[in-house]
Amino acid sequence: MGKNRKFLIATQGDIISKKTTDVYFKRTVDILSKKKKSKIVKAEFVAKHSPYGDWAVFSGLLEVMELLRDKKVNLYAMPEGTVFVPYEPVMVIEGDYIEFAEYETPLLGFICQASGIATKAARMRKIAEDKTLLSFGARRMHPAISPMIERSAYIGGCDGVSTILAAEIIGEEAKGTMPHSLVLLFEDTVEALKAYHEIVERKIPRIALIDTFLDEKFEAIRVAEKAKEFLYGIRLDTPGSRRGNLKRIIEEIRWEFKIRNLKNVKIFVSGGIDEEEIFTLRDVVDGFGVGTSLSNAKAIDFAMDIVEIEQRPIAKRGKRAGAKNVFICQKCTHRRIGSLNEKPGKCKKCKGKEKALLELLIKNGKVLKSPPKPQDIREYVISQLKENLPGISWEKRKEA
Ligand code: PCP
Repeated sequence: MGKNRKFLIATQGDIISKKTTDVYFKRTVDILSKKKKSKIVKAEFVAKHSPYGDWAVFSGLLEVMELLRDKKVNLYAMPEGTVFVPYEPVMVIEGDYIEFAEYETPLLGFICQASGIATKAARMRKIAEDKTLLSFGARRMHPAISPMIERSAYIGGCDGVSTILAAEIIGEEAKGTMPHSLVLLFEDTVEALKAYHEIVERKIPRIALIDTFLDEKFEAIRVAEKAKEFLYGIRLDTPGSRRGNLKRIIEEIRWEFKIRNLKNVKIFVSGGIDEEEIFTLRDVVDGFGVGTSLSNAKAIDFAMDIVEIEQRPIAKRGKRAGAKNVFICQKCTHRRIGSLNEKPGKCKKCKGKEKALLELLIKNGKVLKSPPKPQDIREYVISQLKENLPGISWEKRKEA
C-alpha cells in the first residue's frame, strides 16, 4: 500500500486532490476542457426513494461545505438535520461544471451514508420515546469513519456515542458500560464491578454487564444487592442462544428489584437491537445500546444531476429540469417543490407563511454561514420528529 499508507483509507488530501473520484469524471473533465465544452450549470442532489419508506434526515453537509470551501461554486442546501422526502432536492451546486465534476463521488459519499445513519437514529429516537439511546456500533464499520458514523447517530437523535474521537468531535463525553472481557478476567461480575468503582472516575455511572456467566435474574439480584450503594444500572447483552423472551426476563428482574427495594437500578439492553426491539422493550427498559443496525444503516442513494445549463432548464429523462427549492408551511408543515429562485408564498392548504428550505450557504467559495453545533442540529431533528412527519412512521405501518 506504499510506505505512507498503513490503512485502506483515503486521506483528506486524497479527497481534496480528487483521487477518490470515479475515473470517468476525470476523463469527462479532460474532454470538456480540451474541447472547451464546459459551461455554468446547476446540479441538484435528490434521492428518488428512501430505504426507510417515507421520510429521511439530511446529514453530511458539514463535510460537503469543507470540500467546496474556496472552490468557485455556489452551494444551496437544506440545513443539516432537515427531514426531507423522496424527490425533494437537498442541495444545489452552481458553477462551471469542470470546477466540481470530480467531486461528485465524494460529495455523494458524504451525504448518502451519513443521511442513512441519521435517519435510522431518528426513527429509533421516535420509537424509543424518552428512553436513552446510545450509539454502540462503531466497531462494526471501518474505524476511519467512526467520527462520521457517530456524529450522524448523535444528530439523528442518539443521546450519546461510545468512541473517544467521535465524542471529542461532537463535544460530548463518550458513553459506555463495561465489556465482557472485564468480567471474564475477574471471573466474577461483582469483583469486576468493585474494581470498576475503585478505578473509574466518579462521574461515570456504574452500569454492570450481567449476562457473562449466570442467569440474568439471579446475577442482577446478586450484583444489585452487593453494590447497592453505588450501582446506577445493569446492562443485558444476552446472547441470542439464551435470549428467549427478553421482555419477560426484564419484567422478572424489575419485579425482583421492586420487592427488594432496588427499583432505582436502571436496566439497559444491547445486542441485536433494532426498531422492533426498541418498540417491544421500550416500556420495560431505561435505555438501549444500539450497534450494527445503526452504524450499518442503509445509505440513502442520492444522485447528482445537472438540471440547468447557463440558466436554461435541461435534465435527463426521469429528472425534472430546472433548479428547485422546497417550501414548507411554517403553520401546518405542508411542503411543496418550487423553483430555486421562487419567493416563499402562502400555503395553499392553510394560507400560512411558507419558508424556503434550501438557502445559499457558499457564494463563490466563500462560506456565508458557519455550521451549527451538533447539539443544535440534534435538537432541530428531534423538534421535527414531534411534528406530523410526511408519510407514515414505522409504528403506524406496524399497526396497520
Ligand atoms: C456487543 C457490545 C455492543 C453491542 C453488543 C452491540 O457485545 O456490547 O454494545 O451489539 P449489536 O451490534 O448487535 O447491536 P460484544 O460483542 O459481546 O462486545 P463486548 O463484550 O465488548 O460488550
